[in-house]
This record gives sequence, C-alpha cells and structure tokens, in this order.
Amino acid sequence: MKALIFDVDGTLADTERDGHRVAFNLAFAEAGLDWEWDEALYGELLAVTGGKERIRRFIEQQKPQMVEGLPEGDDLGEWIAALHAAKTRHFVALLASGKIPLRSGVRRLLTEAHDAGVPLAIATTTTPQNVSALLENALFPGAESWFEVIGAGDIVPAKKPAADIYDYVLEQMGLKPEQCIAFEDSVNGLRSSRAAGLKTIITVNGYTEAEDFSSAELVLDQMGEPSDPCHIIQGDGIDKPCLDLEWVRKIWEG
Ligand code: XBP
Ligand code: MG
Repeated sequence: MKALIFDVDGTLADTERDGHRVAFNLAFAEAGLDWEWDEALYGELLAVTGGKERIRRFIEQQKPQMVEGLPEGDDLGEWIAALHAAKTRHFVALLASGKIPLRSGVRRLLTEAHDAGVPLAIATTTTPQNVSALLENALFPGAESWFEVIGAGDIVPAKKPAADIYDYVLEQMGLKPEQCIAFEDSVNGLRSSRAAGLKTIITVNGYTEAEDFSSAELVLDQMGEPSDPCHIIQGDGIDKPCLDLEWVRKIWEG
C-alpha cells in the first residue's frame, strides 16, 4: 500500500451544510441577489460537483424572473467565476474562524499514516485555496507538507464523478491504482475513485447517507475514535473500535 488518497469535502471535514452552503449565500447577498440556498435545495444541488458548475445549474433551473438581467454566453461564465471567487473568500474566512473542524478520527488516521511513512495525497473537486485553508486551520499550520500531491478543482478538465482527479494524483505520484486506497463520502466521489480503479472506503454524512455505495470496500458512519467508535454500514470489520492503518491495510489487501 503506497498511498492513502483523501477526498476533502464531507470526508476530511463536514464542510457542505454549514460551510460551503453558507459561503454561497453570503456571496449571493453581497452581490445583491435574492438567492438563498436552504439545506434541502443545497442537498439537491450537491448532485453537481464544482461550485461554478453548481451556480450554473441553479441558474438553468430558475424561472426567468429569478435570473433576468444576468449576462449571456461567455460573459455569464465570467460573471459566475467572479461570484464564485467571492464565495471562496467567504468560505476561507469561515475556515479561518475555526468554525469547521476535522471529522472524527481524521487527525488520528492522518497522523498514524504520516508517522508510519505512508504517503498521503488529496483528490478533491473543491478549489485549492479551500484545501489550504482547511489544512492550515483544522489540521495544523503547515499541514500541507504532509501531502505529497494535492489534486484540486480546475486542475483537471472533468470533475468528479469523472476519474480525472484521481488519475491526475496517481500520475503525479507515479503510482498505480492498485497500490493505493481512496477515502470518500459521496456517490460522485465513489464513482470517480472506482473509475480510476481504486479500492475505496466511505464515511457517510447527512447529505450522502442514503446514496448507493455498493461498489465501496467499506462504508462507515465515521472513522471514529476509541472513545467515539465507528459503526459499519457495509463491508467487513475487524475487532477495532475505529478505522486505523491496520484496518485500512486489511481492506487494501482484501
Ligand atoms: C465537493 C464539491 C465542491 C464543494 C464546493 O468536493 O463538489 O464543489 O462542494 O467547493 P469534494 P467549490 O467532495 O470532491 O472535496 O465551490 O470550491 O467547488
Ligand atoms: Mg466529498
């Protein structure tokens, strides 16, 4: 097992409902738009990966009066990119406020793998600045140095569920999919990691718990801690209270 490759949103931290969604709404208000993505609507919009793509899908679904006066054609693309940059600014500020912690067990597993010399990498749809801000504020200042490769956002032409971002990370690390294991939280993420040929461990969250994870090796409610055990939703466990490097290795060998 030559590397552990982690998704970010929903896997390292529960960033969507109280993070990205709030940042989108702050950017909409700042732009004078009377758009409000409540929890339910955001859950539907999460089917589209990528913040810019998600804004575009929302615009396409709206009644004309909700989007009248917006630019057309290429100008709309630039307008969306500017709105999304404002959203990223708000999201980074939320992370800097310390409001978004790592999920249960993430720090423990990352530290165990790092200390054991198992290379770490990230494969995410989110914007690179968001990854840096999450690692700096929720893991520790300088934590980016723990990751050999950080594949994020627009670095690849097609976002998850396409395999591109995992293919990119494997290529940058000079590794084959069978030498690694992926950690994801959503069906879009699982489709991406499986399309790249990676065995995958899922930790579900409120937005993804009802999704189809049948192609995953293991599905848990969280990575957990000895004092806050994980629960197996699908797959084989070993006699452990939480996901650790030995259990990950057994899944990879399986
Ligand atoms: C989740 C996504 C991202 C975030 C928002 O990425 O699809 O688009 O929802 O971030 P992953 P941006 O689960 O692959 O980490 O607005 O920066 O896209
Ligand atoms: Mg995710």
